[in-house]
Amino acid sequence: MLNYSMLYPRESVSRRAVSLDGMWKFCLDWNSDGESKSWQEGIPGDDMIPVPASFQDFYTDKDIREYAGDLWYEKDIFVPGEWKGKQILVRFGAATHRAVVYVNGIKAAEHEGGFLPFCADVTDIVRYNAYNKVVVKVNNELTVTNIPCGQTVTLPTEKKMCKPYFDFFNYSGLQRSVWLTALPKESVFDIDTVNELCGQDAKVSYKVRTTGEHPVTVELLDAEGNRVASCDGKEGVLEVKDAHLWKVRSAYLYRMVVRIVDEGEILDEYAQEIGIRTVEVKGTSILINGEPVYLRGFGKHEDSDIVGRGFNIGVMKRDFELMKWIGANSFRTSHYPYSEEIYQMADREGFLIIDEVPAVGLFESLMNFMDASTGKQTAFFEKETTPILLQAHLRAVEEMITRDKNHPSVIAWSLLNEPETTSDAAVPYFKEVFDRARELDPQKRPRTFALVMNSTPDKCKCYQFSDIIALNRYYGWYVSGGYDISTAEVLFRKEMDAWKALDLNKPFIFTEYGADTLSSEHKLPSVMWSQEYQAEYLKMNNEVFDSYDFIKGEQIWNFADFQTTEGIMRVNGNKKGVFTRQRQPKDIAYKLKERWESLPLGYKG
Ligand code: GCB
Repeated sequence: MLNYSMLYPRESVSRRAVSLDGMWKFCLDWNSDGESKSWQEGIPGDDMIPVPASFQDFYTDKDIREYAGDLWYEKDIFVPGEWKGKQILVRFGAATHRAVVYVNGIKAAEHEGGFLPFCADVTDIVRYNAYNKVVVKVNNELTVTNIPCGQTVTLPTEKKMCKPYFDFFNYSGLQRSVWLTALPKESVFDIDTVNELCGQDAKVSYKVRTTGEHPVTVELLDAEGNRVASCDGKEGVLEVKDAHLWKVRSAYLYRMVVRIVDEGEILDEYAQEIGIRTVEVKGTSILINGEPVYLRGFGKHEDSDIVGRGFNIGVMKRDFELMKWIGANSFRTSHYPYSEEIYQMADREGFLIIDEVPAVGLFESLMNFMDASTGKQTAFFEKETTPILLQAHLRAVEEMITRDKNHPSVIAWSLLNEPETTSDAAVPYFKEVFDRARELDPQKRPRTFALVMNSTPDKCKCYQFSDIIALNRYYGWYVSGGYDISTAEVLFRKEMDAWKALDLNKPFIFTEYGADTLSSEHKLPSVMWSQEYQAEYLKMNNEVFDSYDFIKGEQIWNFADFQTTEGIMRVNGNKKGVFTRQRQPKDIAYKLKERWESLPLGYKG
């Protein structure tokens, strides 16, 4: 059980939230001895850096961009005197990949895992009506005992270097917003909601956890602010007459107001938006509100120029506008849970999210996308350290589901990306992760994981855990690319026929397919890397998708070009974007728009 609340910071009659975003003092710890020099009391130098942002792309020195180790941040924060008697928290949207927080030199929190929020309870540490020094030691090294997996090596220069087992740059730092919050001593800690449709009406069952014993009341307000239902108690059912459903690309949000009351006095009030919708997998269909949907959209990244993986509100807006323009209805948060603001936007815009935990790189390879295509057998879950990894993974699943469970946009959990699945040791590992997700999710959403190329129907030992089978397939790119694309199609159909023969009676979706394409390259006739080839690749893949009625979605890799580690397989990053990194369309964008706008929502339903 988590010992801090995952609720998004919001103000109310009883709550205060002050943004700590802005410039923070910053320094790198080249000798890993910051603590012995008492940096927890204040860091040296006068460099400042923006938060939220990845630190890497601001500087001109390659040693800094590639730095692996501890990064120190510092900010003086003012705590108002009126807050005395409240619970004071410093809340980090994320610190990649782990952090220790000190306030006034005293250790206040420690957190492992770089893509989910945590709080430091500083109630007993802060001085009121005064400035307090917050120092955060963030560490960005990769290991096989935490997700995402990779190695950290020492070079002959004695500098450390991260070697990810995954295909995105190891951006790190304080990449999401930081808040200073004040909560009443007795506060709302967690909320569960479950929707049920009954003809025109709906029932929203809820469960509220608080930090005390006073009674709870719950109200549901419609989009105009009218009260449409209410209920007393920590558990209850809100009966909504003529419910306005949250639908795909046609969202409707209610406001759920939870109060802790003491004889008419409000001790705490927390309001959050919810959407009334159901999600279910039935046979080979994915049903939203009982109606079949065909997913069209993207695997994405949080990635942009200068700020790297730092949450960028402008980029978020642009991305949603592009997704609407192109006719997408969904995306996967590959390969980690995204900033909370992105889910809030998806809730408002009616996009469907497959929410992915940062379990990527569970396949021992520095180029898994290549090695997997060769059918190479690997073992990953047989290491001495696997039990430690599993604990970190389970913890991330708990944090993700607790954080995201009330978003109507979240329709499925992706519990791993491209893990090794061909050895027996993978099976008990998967079982624990999938069981935990089921247990934690009050809405019992479908669970899935993205299958790498070598997880074929004859070799994969883990697909049975998935409620939706999600394939990452690169026929025509890593396998038989270019003029050989006809071979790719034959192999692709052969694999799909083998899946069909298993008669799993489950929906299949493609969570990845794509071809690297330089926005500068045109060639007639096509060659690989040209925009013309990206179009041929798309056409072949679409024809295969359209030939199997159990295929219920396509999420192309990737929404936009993104930064990776440098290497011979990558041209200053992965170029499979439908849009450039600057969010301008490649030619293929127009073809996708044409296709996606012509596909009915319930295609093959
Ligand atoms: C994959 C990975 C993704 C890579 C992609 C690629 O299978 O899941 O992280 O970026 O392939 O482009 O190779």
